Amino acid sequence: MNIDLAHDHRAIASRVDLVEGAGGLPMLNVTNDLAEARISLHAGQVLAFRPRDADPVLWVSEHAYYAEGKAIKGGIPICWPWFGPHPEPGKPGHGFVRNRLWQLRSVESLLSGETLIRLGMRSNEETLAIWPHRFDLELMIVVGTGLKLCLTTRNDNDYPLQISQAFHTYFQVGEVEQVAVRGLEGCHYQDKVAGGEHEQEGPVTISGEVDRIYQGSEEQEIDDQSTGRRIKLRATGSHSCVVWNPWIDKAKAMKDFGDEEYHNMICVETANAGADSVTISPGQTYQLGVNISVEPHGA
Ligand code: TA6
Repeated sequence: MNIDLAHDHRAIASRVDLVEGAGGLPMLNVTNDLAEARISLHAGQVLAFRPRDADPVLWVSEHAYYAEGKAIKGGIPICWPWFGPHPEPGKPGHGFVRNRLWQLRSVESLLSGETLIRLGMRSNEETLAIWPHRFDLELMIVVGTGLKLCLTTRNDNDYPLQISQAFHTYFQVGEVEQVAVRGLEGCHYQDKVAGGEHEQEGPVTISGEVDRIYQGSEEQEIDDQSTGRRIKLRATGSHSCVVWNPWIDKAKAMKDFGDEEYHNMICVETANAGADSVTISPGQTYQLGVNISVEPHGA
């Protein structure tokens, strides 16, 4: 399918191609005057984003699985309706929407020159067998000079629904040891590696395995001193932020992650996780959003 959407006298054009991607999975290649992106319908996952004349912003493992029923390691996996492991054995980690097919609901070329893609998933027999609640989930992705995501959960039950969730975003960095994540100073965090609760002093730096859920932060900046690039995240509907790098041993233990790949990635995840869960009233919606923007080298 080719959708050419040049409908404005200023000749703003988006091109969105539905292609057979890695593993035969359906993917959208999005190109406009401002940027390009690749979005997998399997998992509803943005796999690549690159503003025009800039370097790729997202990281994907060279060893990622591309197969139905599996999660893709990289890009922006959607963790929903729970973040992390489920307390009941046998339930998938980080929920069940990051390893199944989403529907393409619409594609629109905006006057701003951005491209808006809407993906969705609704509860069905399969999802009800894993999580016995009715829902409609919609992911809006806006591809422009920055990348905007908004995940809307609608509670289709006649009782309140509690969820946790995250945009589990993997960012590409030159060398993770030369990265400082700002915006988390003074925030409390749960340390999933060393255990315990702590308060962040100064920017977050990586010189070993890091897996932390921070509370009380809505804006972060990834300052990559190895490339001079700064990536900014501005969240809405999120009061927690997860920072993750597996470092050496955990990288070696994961089959879908190369032994040395930990050098070039960092996850800074826009979340409702840990103490920050969300309760949605019957018939109501909740929106989790993030705007990702890039300040080029030396700006
Ligand atoms: O967000 C951090 C985390 O929860 C880590 O604990 C780590 O295991 C990671 O996600 C990746 O999880 P995955 O199930 O995709 O291997």
